[in-house]
Amino acid sequence: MEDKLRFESQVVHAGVRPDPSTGAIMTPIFATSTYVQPSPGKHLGYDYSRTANPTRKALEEAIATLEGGKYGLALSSGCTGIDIVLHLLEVGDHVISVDDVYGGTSRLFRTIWAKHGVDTTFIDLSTQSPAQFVRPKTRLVWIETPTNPLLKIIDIEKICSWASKQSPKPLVVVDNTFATPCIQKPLALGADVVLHSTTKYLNGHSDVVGGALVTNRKELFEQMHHIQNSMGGITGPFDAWLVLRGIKTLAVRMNAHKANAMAIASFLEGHPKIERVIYPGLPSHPQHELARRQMPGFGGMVTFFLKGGLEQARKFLEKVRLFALAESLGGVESLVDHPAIMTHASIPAETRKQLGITDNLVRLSIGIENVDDLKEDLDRALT
Ligand code: P1T
Repeated sequence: MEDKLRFESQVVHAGVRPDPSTGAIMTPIFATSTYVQPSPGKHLGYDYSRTANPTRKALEEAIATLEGGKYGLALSSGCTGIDIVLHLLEVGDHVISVDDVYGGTSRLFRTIWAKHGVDTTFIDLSTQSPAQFVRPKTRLVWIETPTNPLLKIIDIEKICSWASKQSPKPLVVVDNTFATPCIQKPLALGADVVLHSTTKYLNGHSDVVGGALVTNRKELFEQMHHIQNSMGGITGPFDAWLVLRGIKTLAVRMNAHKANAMAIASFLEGHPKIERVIYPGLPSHPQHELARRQMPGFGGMVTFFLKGGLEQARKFLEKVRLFALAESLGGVESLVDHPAIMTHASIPAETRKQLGITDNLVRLSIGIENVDDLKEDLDRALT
């Protein structure tokens, strides 16, 4: 039934049903590691909470529904999801990834999986075609869109269509953390798997670390569940419950995030202390037209280059009051990040430089506060 509802209704109802034993409208927190069996192997669908837990299952159903997918997995973090996808590969396999990704994603590819024989080529998928870089063993195309932190927009449909013509077809995985299913639906555009750091917008309250994977392909779901069950990267019932609760307000929160972000991006674009603003909703963004098609609403992340260097950036970051200087994003409160020193520090300095993650680059996660308070805080810290 829920897959027929509109998004604003889905976020409230998906995955959640009255508890059959009490009628409780909210899914209970099933804080249990195991389940009693009347006879060996006979149970009510649950035997051990690493394999399945009812609170987690409600969350998995909710996220799958929002993404227009059939199967969901709720994980211990977004990085667990990336790791599970990489566990699908074999020694000698090759990955093509967008070059501008979260620092932790890049770190997994470069420092962990390279050691285990999976080689990754990082390219600018917003301007370069994977066709030039494909190898006989290319098994995975990794997309993050908008990218973190430079907010490049990747044409999901175009890349999925290219992938579908390859033999064998590489998996296309889209990290939908920045956009959320509120404004972007990668499975409908042809992606095989969607990844989330539920730490961010889906939970929305900066009090959980979690992740999720969604797919429509049963065999892929079964493989990923097998990997999760074998290695144990699960969301616990308390965190699952918090994310379920957070999701109920995702649609209203995203409306506030994106309206505030558009206003802040326009304000910064006209500011004399700013060199350049990157926001997919600005006509000056190089993929603005694609963003209008693929993710109407443009999201709550704004990135900008200050005039000057590290000194100017440091002064600004120490002066903000309402914006908190902290890693992460997607919570109701506004955060500011210095990618080169904070979220993307694990990327080698030379690579960061080539990407354009410079010392004067600042990333904002725009919260749902009053936009005039946010503007005043930025203006005061800039001047
Ligand atoms: O932190 P974790 O829940 O493991 O999620 C990792 C992750 C995956 N994908 C994207 C696009 C992300 O931004 C992140 C985490 N990012 C931050 C902590 C950050 O401040 O950018």
